[in-house]
Amino acid sequence: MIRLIWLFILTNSFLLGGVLYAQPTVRVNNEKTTVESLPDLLTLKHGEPVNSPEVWERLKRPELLHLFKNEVYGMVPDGDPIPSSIEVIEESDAAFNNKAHRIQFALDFKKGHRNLRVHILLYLPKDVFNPPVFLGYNFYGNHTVVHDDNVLVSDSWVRNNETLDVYNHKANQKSRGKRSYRWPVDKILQEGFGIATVYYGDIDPDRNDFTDGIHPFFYKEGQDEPGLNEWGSLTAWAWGLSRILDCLKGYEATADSKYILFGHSRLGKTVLWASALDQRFDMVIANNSGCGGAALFRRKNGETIQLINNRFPHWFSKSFKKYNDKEAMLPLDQHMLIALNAPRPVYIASAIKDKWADPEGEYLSAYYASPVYELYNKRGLSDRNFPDVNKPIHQTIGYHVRSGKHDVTAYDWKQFMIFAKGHLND
Ligand code: GTR
Repeated sequence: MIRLIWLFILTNSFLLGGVLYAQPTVRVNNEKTTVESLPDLLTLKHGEPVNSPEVWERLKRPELLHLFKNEVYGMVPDGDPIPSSIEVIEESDAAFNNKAHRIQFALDFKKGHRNLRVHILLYLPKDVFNPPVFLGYNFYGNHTVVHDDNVLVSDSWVRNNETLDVYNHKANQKSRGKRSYRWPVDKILQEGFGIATVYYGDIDPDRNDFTDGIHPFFYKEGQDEPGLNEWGSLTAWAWGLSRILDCLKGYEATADSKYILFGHSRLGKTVLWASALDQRFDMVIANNSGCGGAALFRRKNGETIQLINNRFPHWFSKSFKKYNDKEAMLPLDQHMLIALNAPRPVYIASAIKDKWADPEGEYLSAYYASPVYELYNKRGLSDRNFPDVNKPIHQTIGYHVRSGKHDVTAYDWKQFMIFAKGHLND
């Protein structure tokens, strides 16, 4: 039985994209038995065992994808591909003091009178051909990620943010480089990686409005919002990552690169789902992804299904709302999302003060995904006990909980690069 052990209000507040939010009420459910009742990964819906990679891939994987599409994130509507074109609109081989190439692409989607432009910013180290590439969305525009005056300022709707001087939902020159502390691009290039980033709002502005972004391109006549089990914003962002990958794979200098998806917070949720859907991504790193990302729903620690659906009604499909405060009814949990990445390397990163994301729930989810990795003779996480702070584990499933709060830090990137180098050729 699920029992709420205590209820408290955290007195601190948290920074979301530089905006100070009052920390919502955090419910803590300390009942360990709830995670022991997780739906079983290695049993098919009619009860047969999943005992080989072949059975996993042919039967269990599709079964789970179907559930996640129908019950949680929503599916991309069927239909003809949206016509798109890709163009290099700016490039230089003098970026980062002549050490890197910078390429900016415009990816345009067109349908009838609709046009959606997505800007891709790519940096490549000069001395490596087809290097492994980190690919991740940013929260406020490509120009916020680096101190580089040549990066184009996004024209899409952005969330207001006083720290970044974003008012009236328009990015501007003042926010150049203001998020560079989260993106050690110079270091990433020095270590021999490329890095590609896109402002996530180019694909779908992060607001409860389905008349903008990519969704309307898929509407049937008369439709003005997604249907019950159709996509919310998380699936739209995930879909966008695959289209960005199409572009990068079509570009000579990155055609044979390996791709490491990276995302923080809501974008950590996005990348786990994106790489579950698209197995061309070679590795995925989800930082502080929390509820709807790595964390187990059934623990109900920190953010819950009801809380997330109420605050962000556009993220998931409408059908997910029926699980508000009914976690036990879910036919799945997030260990299954992590397992959908098997046998590719996956890294889950938590921060000990990020209680809202339930660090231990993120760890246990990765731990309970491990049996699928073992089917492939890969090592997941073998110890059910939550590890010590700042003691990373780098098996084919990697995990760390670092000191500090919800953020992306130099420590995180150091671990991500060590993990990527150690596991890209697994
Ligand atoms: C919070 C939200 C989390 C997380 C975070 C973020 O407000 O409750 O699920 O996604 O935002 O994306 O920064």
